[in-house]
Amino acid sequence: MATNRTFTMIKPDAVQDGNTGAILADIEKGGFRIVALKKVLLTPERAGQFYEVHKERPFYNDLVKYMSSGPIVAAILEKDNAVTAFRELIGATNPAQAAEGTIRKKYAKSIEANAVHGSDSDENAEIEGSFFFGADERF
Ligand code: RTP
Ligand code: MG
Repeated sequence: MATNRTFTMIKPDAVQDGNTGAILADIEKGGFRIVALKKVLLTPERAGQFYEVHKERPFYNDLVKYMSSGPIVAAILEKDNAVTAFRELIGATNPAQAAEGTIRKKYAKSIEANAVHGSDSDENAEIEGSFFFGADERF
């Protein structure tokens, strides 16, 4: 059964562009409740750990460099069927293919600098949320 939580990061390009507030507003307007929230600079080592699942992919090194190039905003979000609902709200990985009105269509620059992350399964949502937040940071 699908759980009601997912994990997101607002990526360095979107934070740098001053789109943090607008993206958080879109997320709340989309019916998600913010359970946990923080702004943090990932070291290359920590970004590498987060994306360990993509280690063999050709874009891994660039992705780690990009995700440690500036602060990100991490959050745990709550809504019914959160993982699927959030991936619908953000749109396709490549903004050129993202549907009109989605967060990536509005704010992403490229397939890499694509404004936001969204967990791809309930299991990964829990692992990724725990990577950033302890029990005393979730409300
Ligand atoms: P995310 O994990 O960030 O929510 O994105 P996703 O599931 O839509 O995409 P995924 O395949 O998990 O890829 C993770 C992130 O790697 C970057 N990427 N670059 N240069 C490329 O071809 C390429 N492909 C993916 C993107 O930042 C993508 O979100
Ligand atoms: Mg993914």
